[in-house]
Amino acid sequence: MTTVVCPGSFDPITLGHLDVVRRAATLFDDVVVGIAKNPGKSGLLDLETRAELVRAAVHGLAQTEPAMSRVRVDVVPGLLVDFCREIGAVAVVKGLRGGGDFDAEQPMALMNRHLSGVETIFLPGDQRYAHVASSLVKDIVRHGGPVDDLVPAGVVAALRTALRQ
Ligand code: COD
Repeated sequence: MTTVVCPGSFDPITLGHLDVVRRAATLFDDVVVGIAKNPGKSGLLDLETRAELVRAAVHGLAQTEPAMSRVRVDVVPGLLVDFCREIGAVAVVKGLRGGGDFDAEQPMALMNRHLSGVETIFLPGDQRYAHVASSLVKDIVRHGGPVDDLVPAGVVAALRTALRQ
C-alpha cells in the first residue's frame, strides 16, 4: 500500500482542492488529506471545521467515485514531514495552478526531502479551477458575492457563520 498526503490550509476547501484529492485517489491506494496551519496566513475557520467540511466533500464525491471512499482526513499538528513519518506516507501530493504556485512550493518540496526523504508530487490544477483560491472565496463571501459553484456544499454556510463571530 502506498500512502500519500494531500496537505493544505483548506480554509476553506474549494473545488480546485477537491479535484486534486480526487485525482490523487485515482493514482494511490491510500490518500490522507492533511489539514495544516499555514503560519503565513491568518485563518478564518478553525481546524476542526475545515476538517469536517473536507470530510463532507470527500464523502459526497464517494457516492459517484468509489476511490474517494478510501480517502481519510486528519489534522497535521506540527511539521508536515513528522506527520508523513507517523502515518507512513512516502510522498506529498500538491496541486499547481501556475508558476506562482510552483515558486512557492519548490522550496518546501526540497526542504521536506532534505528533512526526511519524503518526495513531493505536483499535479497540474484543472483549468476550470485555475482562478479558484480559498482567499478569494472568503473575500467574495465577506462582501456577499456568489461562490456556490466554486466550493463544495456546506462551505458557504460555514464561512458566513465564522464571519458573523
Ligand atoms: N487548483 C489546484 N490546486 C490548488 C488550488 C486550485 N484551485 N487551490 C489550491 N491548490 C493547491 C495549492 O497550490 C497547494 O499546493 C494546496 O492546494 C493547498 O493550498 P492551500 O492554499 O489550502 O494551502 P497552503 O498553500 O496555505 O499550504 C499549507 C501548508 C501548511 C500545507 C503548506 O504551506 C506546507 O506544506 N507547509 C509545510 C509546513 C512545514 O512542515 N514546514 C517546514 C518545512 S517546509
